[in-house]
Amino acid sequence: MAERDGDGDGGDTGVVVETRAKTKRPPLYKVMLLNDDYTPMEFVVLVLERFFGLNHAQAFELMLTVHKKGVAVVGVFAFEIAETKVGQVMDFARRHQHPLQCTMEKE
Ligand code: TYC
Repeated sequence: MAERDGDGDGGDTGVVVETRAKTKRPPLYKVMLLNDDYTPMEFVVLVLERFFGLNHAQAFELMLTVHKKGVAVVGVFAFEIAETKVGQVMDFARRHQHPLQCTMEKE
């Protein structure tokens, strides 16, 4: 920490002013699953286990929340992680020909 001119008069007062560089936390992004009428429940449970690290009971409960409410946040991540998760889910759903939608938005 530097010694600063505490009052701006150009004179060095000998007062030590503590300064700290501003560090900004990276913004977080909510990753959400959307309900639809066609994707099998078991497939959504598998997605939540495979890409979001939930155990079977947690995955089943969260799948039911999406099913009933229409949408739910399934995780909160830094941008690149969120983007990767969305890509993995969308790719997995497309490969299995399910219309499951996964999106992200800034928290
Ligand atoms: N609504 C689907 C069904 O009844 C199940 C489902 C749950 C689909 C969650 C998508 O994100 C979803 N088969």
